[in-house]
Amino acid sequence: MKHTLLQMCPLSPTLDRQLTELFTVHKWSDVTDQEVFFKEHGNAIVGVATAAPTGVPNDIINHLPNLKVISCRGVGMDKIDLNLAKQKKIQVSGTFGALNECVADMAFALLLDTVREVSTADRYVRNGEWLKGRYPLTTRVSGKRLGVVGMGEIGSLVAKRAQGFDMDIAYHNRKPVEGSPHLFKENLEELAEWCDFLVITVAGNAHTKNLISRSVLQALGKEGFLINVSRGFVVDEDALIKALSQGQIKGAGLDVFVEEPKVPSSLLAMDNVVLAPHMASGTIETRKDMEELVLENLKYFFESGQVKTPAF
Ligand code: 8YV
Repeated sequence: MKHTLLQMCPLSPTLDRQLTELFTVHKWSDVTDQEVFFKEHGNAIVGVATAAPTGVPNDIINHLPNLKVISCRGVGMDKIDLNLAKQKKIQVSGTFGALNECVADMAFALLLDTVREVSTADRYVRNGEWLKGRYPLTTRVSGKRLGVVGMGEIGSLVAKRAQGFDMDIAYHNRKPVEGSPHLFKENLEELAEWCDFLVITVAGNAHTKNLISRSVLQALGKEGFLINVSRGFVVDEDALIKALSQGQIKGAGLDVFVEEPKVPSSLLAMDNVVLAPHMASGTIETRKDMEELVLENLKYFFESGQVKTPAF
């Protein structure tokens, strides 16, 4: 007998097909009348497949009395209420370990692009500006100071990349990371003031909402750059827009936004920002690994009662 799943969002053609081969799958996008849907299928659904940007609203969890497992593509758990899941004894898995390298690569790509102005210079060449004069000088990357906010697995990989660029590295965390060779700064403003490039890799949750506040941006200063591959809401976006437009910081490289895919029009108009469409884990190889793990977690759960890579 096939177990019944609710799929919250499209994943990939391959994974969508594999899921329908192994399970009876209801797609949330096909649901027209929620009340009727829950009445007809609510009791049968034992698993949910989703992705980090979609998660599962509490209202849906509360309508699935036999839900036992949520398998999420991604590591950000900000759209899944883990406390509610714990309370209801629902296991939750993320694709931990599968995307760290690519997210760290993307942080570094944004850093290099923002500081050396690659995207801006590309527009300059395409617009025929080069024919009228030379491109202004940019800022050196190598040998500078990198501040990492959230020295977890991704933060450590960003630091590893920065070592190849001879950077001095410091970080801010709730507590020092045991065995880390990097300088711990208990005070986030102090880290921002110390560094040239502040890279945000911390998990997005209620504790980190607006962590990068106006005062942190002020401390980063007019020669400083901000890179965010975490969640948009970790940065006070209004304060960031102000800081960028008033020259309080020099530039920003952003993969995430508060109301993505909507990006504030003021950011779209700025030349000192590099904007990416939340694509840090979006490589063919990594997405394949992530999707295999989404499936693996579901299969393993229904065989053993445990997910492979649990969120708690
Ligand atoms: C994307 C991410 O969510 O893992 C996360 O938390 O933000 C990313 O990997 C990706 O689209 C996975 O669905």
